[in-house]
Amino acid sequence: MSNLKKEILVLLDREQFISGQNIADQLDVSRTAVWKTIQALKEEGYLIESVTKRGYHLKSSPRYISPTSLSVLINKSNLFNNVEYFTTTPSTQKEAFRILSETRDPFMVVAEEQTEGRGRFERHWESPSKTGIYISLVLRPNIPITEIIRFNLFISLAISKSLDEAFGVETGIKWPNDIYLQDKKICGFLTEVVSESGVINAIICGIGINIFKDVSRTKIPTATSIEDVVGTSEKVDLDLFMERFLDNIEVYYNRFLTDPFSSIRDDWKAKSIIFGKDLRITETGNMFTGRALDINDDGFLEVLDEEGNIKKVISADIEL
Ligand code: BTX
Repeated sequence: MSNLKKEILVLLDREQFISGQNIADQLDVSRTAVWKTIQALKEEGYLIESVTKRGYHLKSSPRYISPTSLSVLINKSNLFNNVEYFTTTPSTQKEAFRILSETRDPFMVVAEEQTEGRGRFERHWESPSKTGIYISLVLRPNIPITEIIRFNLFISLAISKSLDEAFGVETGIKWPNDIYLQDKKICGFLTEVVSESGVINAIICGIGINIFKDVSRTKIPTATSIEDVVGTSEKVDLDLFMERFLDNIEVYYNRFLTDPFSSIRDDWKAKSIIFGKDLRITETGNMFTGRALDINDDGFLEVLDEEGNIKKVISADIEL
């Protein structure tokens, strides 16, 4: 990634113009270098207006995630030091596991397309090119593996809030691993762990979010995308989403490390879509119906079954 691209992108403003000379002076490069880099940014999909005697300003970002903006955001992040970006890959989870042995630092893997995207229990995750976000977050908390259930609760809130803030929608959390929008799945995530003697060595959290319409997803009746709900792709700003996402992940990950679930329980329950409904719950092959009562401090779902027994559910498939 060219550093000059990143530096110029930071200087370009949506409201105000900045002259080529001013950019050149601030970055200590020639005006030709500025001009060439602006052309390269335009080729990446940035709409940059240039007006004689006023200079440049940024009109809009590319339709899809731009690797340049992503690396500007990573530079600002206190959580992640590095991002590996792929135009296509079998699965970002697979890449994350491969890179794991090369570094102790937290990092992210992002892909434009996955050819073998994975859901939970080896199910398939439809990941068409440049129409969804496919990310794996690798984090390295030094905590017992039993805490991983709480991690999912904090992360689900971070993802749900980021979608709401960036796209002006109102998503809901379907415990344990889905984010819903207007009764359909907009996002799924799965959390995998490498541990030693009961202590977490790495969390590899894979997140798939449907952004633009795609024909391959129409065969999944339970799936939706931001474009399906908002009705247009024009106002979909993925740079804004990634900024909100990285901020919220940092905030909620840090809270996960220090705070109990009870500190976010009210927020989480307000976003949950499973309470007050009859649920079909499948846990380790057994199906039963019941009503969700609460989530306890350990992150277990408490369900009242048809015989009047209260059951604790750790991880399950839930149908509403
Ligand atoms: P899940 O097992 O809860 O969801 C998979 C199920 O959801 C499928 O069986 C299918 O019915 C449905 N489905 C498949 N694709 C989609 C889609 N695009 N939108 C809505 N519904 C769908 C949830 O698993 C966890 C998914 C994580 C995906 C991320 S993407 C980045 C990372 N890399 C990777 O390989 N997986 C994760």
